[in-house]
Amino acid sequence: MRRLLAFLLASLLVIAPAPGVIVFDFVSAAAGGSYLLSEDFEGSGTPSGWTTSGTVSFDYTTSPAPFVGAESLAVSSVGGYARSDSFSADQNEVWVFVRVKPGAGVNGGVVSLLNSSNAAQCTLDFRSDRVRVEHGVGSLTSLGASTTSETTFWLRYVAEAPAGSGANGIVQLYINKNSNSETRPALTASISNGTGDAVRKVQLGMPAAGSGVYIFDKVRVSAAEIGSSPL
Ligand SMILES: [Ca+2]
Repeated sequence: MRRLLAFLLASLLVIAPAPGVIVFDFVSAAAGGSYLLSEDFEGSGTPSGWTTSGTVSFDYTTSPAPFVGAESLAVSSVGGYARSDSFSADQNEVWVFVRVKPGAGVNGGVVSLLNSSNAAQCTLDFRSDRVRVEHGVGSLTSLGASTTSETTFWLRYVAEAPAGSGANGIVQLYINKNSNSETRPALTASISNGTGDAVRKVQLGMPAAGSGVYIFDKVRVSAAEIGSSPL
């Protein structure tokens, strides 16, 4: 037993960082490996738990090629959307990972977190060369390039507390504009005075002003942090 304890102590000394050394913990997937939602839009037809409005295809295969696997989600009608009701309970904090290629003339919400009554509590709102994140209040971030490029987003959402009057809700947004890259960059934009409350659903769609095909793939929602290249 004494040898075992000595071995364990030695092991800890080997892996423990030296004093003053900052250790970056890159999270590669949701802690514990469980997601509230994990969807790659493979397989035929509408995945379980999803509802749609407008012209929506869960079996998109044409140009540009699907981001992940053989199929993506495509929304090609103004105001159209696909919405997942798969969260089993209201969530006060969620991380969202999604890969998006918006169509032309983007001006409005593309990714939204909704409450159980389908009211948006947080929206990623695409505008020309910028993206706006809204949590009752807004924060505009320049993308420095057309929003019609394929882009990967990480979004951390924390509801205000107490609900209805906290005005202290958080959004943290990470944007990777490099096509086909899932490396989470440094924080791109944040809000700390948001007024949104608990969320239950995620909605992916085309805003009221836009055209072309909006493509989505590899959607992950977790109560825990999502880092680079989530499973
Ligand atoms: Ca796919």
